[in-house]
Amino acid sequence: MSNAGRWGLVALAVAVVVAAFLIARPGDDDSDSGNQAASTSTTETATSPTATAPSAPEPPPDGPTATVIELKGFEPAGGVADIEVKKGDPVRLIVRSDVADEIHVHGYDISRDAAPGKPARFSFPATIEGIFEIESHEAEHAGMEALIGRLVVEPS
Ligand SMILES: [Cu+2]
Repeated sequence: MSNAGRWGLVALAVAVVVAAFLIARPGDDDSDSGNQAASTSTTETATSPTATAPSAPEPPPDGPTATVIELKGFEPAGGVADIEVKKGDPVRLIVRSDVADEIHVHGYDISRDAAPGKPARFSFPATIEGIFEIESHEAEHAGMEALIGRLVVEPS
């Protein structure tokens, strides 16, 4: 029994030394767990923006998105459509064409060239109220219907 008691004391001594060793380095333990907590929270904060990131690009970048008119053989897909804006609003229009063309916004008298893969891009403020025709001049030259859309600017 005395042997067992001696081993018991040894075990107790070892336990005390281990405990003292652990207690003597609380700073290390704290900083370790602090680092773990920090890296965990860093992972969480890194995860959160990643989780919200896919929904972030969904709202329009800035201002209204551009209206797109798709021309095939000078004819607008879906027919002639009205682009309605309020006076003072920006007008953003992209006209894609499968043939070389010149797109003309009447009233504002702005012309832009379009070519396959190089759409005509319009970006201007709607400063004039009214209804303005948007034409394909090449359609006109070919004796076809020139009207591809209407810009409708309403009072603000
Ligand atoms: Cu014209």
